[in-house]
Amino acid sequence: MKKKSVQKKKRKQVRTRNWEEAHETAFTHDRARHRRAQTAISDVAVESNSLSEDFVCNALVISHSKKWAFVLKDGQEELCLIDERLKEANATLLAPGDSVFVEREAEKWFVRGVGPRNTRLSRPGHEHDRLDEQVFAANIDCLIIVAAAANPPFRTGLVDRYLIAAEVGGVTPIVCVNKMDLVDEEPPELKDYEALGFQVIRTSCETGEGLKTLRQALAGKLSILSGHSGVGKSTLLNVLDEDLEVHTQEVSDVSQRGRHTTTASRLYELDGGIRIIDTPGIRALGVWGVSPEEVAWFFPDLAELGENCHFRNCSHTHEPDCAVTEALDAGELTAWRYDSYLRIRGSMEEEQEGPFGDKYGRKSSDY
Ligand SMILES: Nc1nc2c(ncn2[C@@H]2O[C@H](COP(=O)(O)OP(=O)(O)OP(=O)(O)O)[C@@H](O)[C@H]2O)c(=O)[nH]1
Ligand SMILES: [Mg+2]
Ligand SMILES: [Zn+2]
Repeated sequence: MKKKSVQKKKRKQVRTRNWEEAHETAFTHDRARHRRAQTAISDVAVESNSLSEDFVCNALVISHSKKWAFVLKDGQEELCLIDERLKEANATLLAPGDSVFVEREAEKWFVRGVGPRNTRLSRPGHEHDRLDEQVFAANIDCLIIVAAAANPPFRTGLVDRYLIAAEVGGVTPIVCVNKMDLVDEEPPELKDYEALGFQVIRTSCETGEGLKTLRQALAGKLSILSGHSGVGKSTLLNVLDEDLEVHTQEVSDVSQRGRHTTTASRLYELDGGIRIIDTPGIRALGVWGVSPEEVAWFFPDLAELGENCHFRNCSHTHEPDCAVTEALDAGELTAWRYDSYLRIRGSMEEEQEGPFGDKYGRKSSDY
């Protein structure tokens, strides 16, 4: 009994820290350090030293910006500056879920090393970042793809892109269809996902439907909640653990879209050994780590049929003796699956034609 209350206290400390305020302080420190770096030669000399690659990770990243990170170390949340000698190579330097090595120096904590990532959830980096891979989360066991049964309406496009990202990143995907209280009949595609072997959990934060199953699926794991804005990701966290008070907001009536209430990803520790990252809703997801020619391999139904196509590199669009288009004509392949494949592949091919995206630096796969 006593032990439980101690643990609870620790968790509370993690949750109640006012990180908005601490974030302000972090930037103030940064600005001061930048000014020094511009004027003092000795600082430049220090920066040229490379960091040791021989370290043992001792903390877990909860959330971060370019300059600072909140980490969980020995049950406490600590604000750390990111050592400026840590440089991004091809992928995002830090993501929630990363294991890091932190050190205290002159009353401040510094992130001095980032451990290798076992799994990841990624999208292609934006051109202006010069990164190939933008990592949303690292070392996660499970990706909870949250969609709403209604408000906003259920769509398969983003779900299919997340299913690819999960497979690429070595993460187990679960499709969570929330707001089931708003519909009499569930979206018909859910049965198709189940027939393909994906776990689908139907939930409602209003009636409590499916929450026990979701809790069981998350227990003892590090997971991430992803999906469009307004589908109820943050609300799910609040109902999974009544001690949490994550900010949520109504979906706008006019656009039927969420309002991007959550603005930064953050890892939470919940009752029942659940560690979970809440993320801001996104409009769409570019596919990372897969070429257009490989997309069909990530659709289990198309991949299986494709083994019987005449051409090994069949695109399943115009080729003769294509087992996929034959199955489609015979009604053995669900039309929406084929359409989804064509849309994703088509957007990736367009992207290859114009590597710099549109005038806003967005790629076609972002739509
Ligand atoms: N009817 C119903 N409404 C829900 C349910 N879950 C969430 N909502 C409502 O949906 C709205 C959006 O919920 P949020 O949790 O803010 O959505 P989000 O996915 O976190 O959105 P972003 O942070 O913008 O990505 C809120 O008004 C919630 O009360 C549900 O199961 N049923
Ligand atoms: Mg949210
Ligand atoms: Zn084919």
